[in-house]
Amino acid sequence: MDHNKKIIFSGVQPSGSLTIGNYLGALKNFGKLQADYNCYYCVVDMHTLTVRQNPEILKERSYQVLALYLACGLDPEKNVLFIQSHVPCHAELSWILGCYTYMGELQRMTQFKDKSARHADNINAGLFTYPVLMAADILLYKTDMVPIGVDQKQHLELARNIAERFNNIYGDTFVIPEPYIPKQSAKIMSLQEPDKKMSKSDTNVNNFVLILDSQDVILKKFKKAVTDSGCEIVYDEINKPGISNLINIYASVKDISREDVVKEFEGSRYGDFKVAVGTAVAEALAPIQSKYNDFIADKAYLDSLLKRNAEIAGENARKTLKEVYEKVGFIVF
Ligand code: ATP
Ligand code: LTN
Repeated sequence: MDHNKKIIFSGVQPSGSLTIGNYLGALKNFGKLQADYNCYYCVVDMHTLTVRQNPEILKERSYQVLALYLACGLDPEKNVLFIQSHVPCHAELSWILGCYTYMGELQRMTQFKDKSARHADNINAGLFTYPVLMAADILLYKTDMVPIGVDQKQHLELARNIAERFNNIYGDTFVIPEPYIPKQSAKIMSLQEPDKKMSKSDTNVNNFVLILDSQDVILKKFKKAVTDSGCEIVYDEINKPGISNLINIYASVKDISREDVVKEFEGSRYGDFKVAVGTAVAEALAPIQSKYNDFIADKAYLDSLLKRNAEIAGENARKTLKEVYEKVGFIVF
């Protein structure tokens, strides 16, 4: 690692097959940042237990997220790609930070409110303290910047508050992390219900496009996407949420501005625009899918990478944890 570079940490839950929301909101940006920062990209398996998981499927999905990190172009020599449960410091720091987090703060988290409404039969303590574990993930590595979709902004703000609170009591310990939220893909919306976030745990498969969906399926889902009244392709989140979402998707996939998209499709019909967006997404995902298939087939390689990286991450995490233990008054050898 180059010690002059700033540090990035981000995580993805292996809680389902990843969508283009995850790709455009997170993974695509991870790749752009790897040249200029020291990056830790984590598969946050511990977070997924806040919702019931099938153990065999969870294991496979953790490999899938790692294989997708690699397929999206993350260089395993330049980035620390690892699994959260392989570094016990995350759980250990989480306990400490939980003692510096107020119930009221956690009660205000919108993800907790949403998920407890959706899983009313299983409102467990882990779901409640989820943001504390996320704060531990970030603060352990003295992270400067966290690339996330806008849905995670509130959790990041809480991590900053916890870090500041700890620093105020014990002196400078944690770096206060900044969010990195892409403008056009901060929140990719559902294709059928464009007023809600595209989510991999949605029950309607037409609401999301998966990174691993076949070209045919991608095109079909975009053709079915809900559009708005009127016929002009203009950006207006309030009155044209469906078209605005498609503009954001096209702009992010092509790395152009919304204004350029609007110019390109001036006078086009909704139907033609939907086909163009679907085709652009399918074209962008094709090389990722083919690389993914190679990586996922080589578990021995993935395992060796995970073992090596758990050590690198663990070594750095332990330094921070030791500092914290000393500050709070534990006996440390
Ligand atoms: P779920 O949808 O099952 O609640 P999730 O996809 O929101 O899960 P993660 O897999 O942990 O949760 O998300 C990984 C990253 O992808 C996070 O940075 C998150 O902000 C981002 N992300 C998720 N969905 C979207 C979306 N629709 N638009 C933009 N970014 C997103
Ligand atoms: N909470 C995030 C996943 C996550 C994360 C992190 C993101 C866990 N730990 C640390 C950034 C940094 C989510 O649900 N998308």
